[in-house]
Amino acid sequence: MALRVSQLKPNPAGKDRGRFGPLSAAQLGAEWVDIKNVGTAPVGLGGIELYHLAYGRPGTQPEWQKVTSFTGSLRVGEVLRVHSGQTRDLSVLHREDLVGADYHGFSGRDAYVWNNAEGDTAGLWEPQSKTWVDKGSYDPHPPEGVVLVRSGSKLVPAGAALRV
Ligand SMILES: [Ca+2]
Repeated sequence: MALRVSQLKPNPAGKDRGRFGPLSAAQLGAEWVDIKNVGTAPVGLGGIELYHLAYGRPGTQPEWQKVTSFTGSLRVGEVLRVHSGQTRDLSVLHREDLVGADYHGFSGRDAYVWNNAEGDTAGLWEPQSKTWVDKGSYDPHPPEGVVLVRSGSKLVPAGAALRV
């Protein structure tokens, strides 16, 4: 299948502000992952699920945790961006978090999804065939405010991708 985890912003800038009050919808929504149709035909998203690695107690292995599932379809080259947070009007998001995607969805929970300290893997799972459609991983401590781009099986800062 031609779906690919193409970009991910795991550590939005200015997150610390949440410590002094409720997390704003814009702050949560500034953490996001892009799923792109990199193939040559439209791809249905129904039945596809998005997962990430959840870390429990120190020393234990991380476990796959479902983030959300999808409906609809992507035409060739189209991008669906999944923002962290409950489903809200897109007007609450920063403009920089809206550009570059054709469709926007939400994780459905008011909590950050993507790990900072441990790194993480975004996985697209197809339950029917019990296969991973795609997986992209990033290293611990991604830079604040940086959009990671795909380079092989990794998601890396754009400058690092150019050096590969
Ligand atoms: Ca994060």
